[in-house]
Amino acid sequence: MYWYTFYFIRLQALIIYPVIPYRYHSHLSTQYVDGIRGPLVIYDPQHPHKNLYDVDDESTIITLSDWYHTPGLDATEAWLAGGAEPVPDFGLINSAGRYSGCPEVQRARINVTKGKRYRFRIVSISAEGFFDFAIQGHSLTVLEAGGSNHVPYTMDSIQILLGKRYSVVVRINFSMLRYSPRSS
Ligand SMILES: [Cu+2]
Repeated sequence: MYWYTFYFIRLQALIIYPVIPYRYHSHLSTQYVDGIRGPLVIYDPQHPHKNLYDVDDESTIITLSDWYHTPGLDATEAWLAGGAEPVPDFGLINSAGRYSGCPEVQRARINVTKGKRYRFRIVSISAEGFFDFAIQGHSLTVLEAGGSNHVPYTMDSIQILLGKRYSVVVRINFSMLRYSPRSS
């Protein structure tokens, strides 16, 4: 299956102008599930809430996705033949994740500075699974949901279904070696 060589491709396209984060994905067979998917962000230099954040660049794009040990086509064929519906084996943040007993894959890492306000653009490129997203000790102020600007609304976590996108502002509260953006 030639397309499996495209596993883990990450395209973080930066196009200057209008608004929002989208996802792109393949529509051929199960290529989407197997990794031909990613974020596509269009920036708005006149964003109405621009004064609410300091950093908004390629480092603040966060993708969440599910991952399956069985290639999508095999899992789909088994399902259609009367087997169980495929269930994700684990989740990925920026295309990196771990499962019990897996190799020590480098986790996704975003460098931040205490006191700065970051606009994280969270994009679900999941095939089936959904996520609760939170950052330990921090609140999330939602500015945009699914491509529409939003009156700023502060929450502890957001639930993000497949294909959905949110922009949230996070003010980094304290210095720590490591924060854990959590998605479950
Ligand atoms: Cu589609």
